[in-house]
Amino acid sequence: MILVHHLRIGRSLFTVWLLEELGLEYELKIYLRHPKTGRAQEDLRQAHPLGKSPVIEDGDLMLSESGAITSHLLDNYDPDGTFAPPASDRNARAIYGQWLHYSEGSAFAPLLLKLILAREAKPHPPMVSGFAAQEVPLQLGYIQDFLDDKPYILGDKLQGPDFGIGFILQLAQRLGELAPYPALEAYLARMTARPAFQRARERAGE
Ligand SMILES: N[C@@H](CCC(=O)N[C@@H](CS)C(=O)NCC(=O)O)C(=O)O
Repeated sequence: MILVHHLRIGRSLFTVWLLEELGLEYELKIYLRHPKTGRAQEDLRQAHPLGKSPVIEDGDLMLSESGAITSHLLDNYDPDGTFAPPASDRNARAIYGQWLHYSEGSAFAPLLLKLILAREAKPHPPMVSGFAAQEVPLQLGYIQDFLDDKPYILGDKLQGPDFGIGFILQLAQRLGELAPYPALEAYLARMTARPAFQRARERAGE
């Protein structure tokens, strides 16, 4: 059975959500953040040398990148291709891959800077706050433009990239950055209203 190392509160909720959408059985090991620093603690480092989450164990395989975990789960446990276009549709598959990598590759870093600055006493280093102030709207605006009036990022159906983008939007909302993007707020609400997301939240204790 798949084992998920889940650190509250963060990305791994979105891996648990994918497992729920797939209807898979899985075991969940829950880790808590340090109450003062907000960082993961020694117990998670014992599970994986990076001490970050999500981590999954599937048989003798251990994976520790959320995008790679999504790919692995969909390649192996989505036989009907519900959450990904077929490999034979080259262009759709390439766009799918780009959006699957986009969350961690481009969108996350500016939000991480915002998160760190929010915990830092003022005055903030102007280069860092200036970069974050420019980049966060650039990324959120880009997602909103691409989403347009579609229900999910690639069209009518929930697909692999929505899980990573869901995390990005939830983080942006926590940081107070999502309000200028009503279409993104509605998209996030659409995802979190899904029964599988509700089950994931309950199971993960969030
Ligand atoms: N690129 C990794 C990032 C993993 C990551 O940074 N996870 C955060 C939780 S959202 C974490 O474990 N942070 C704990 C820490 O750094 O102390 C992925 O996509 O899985």
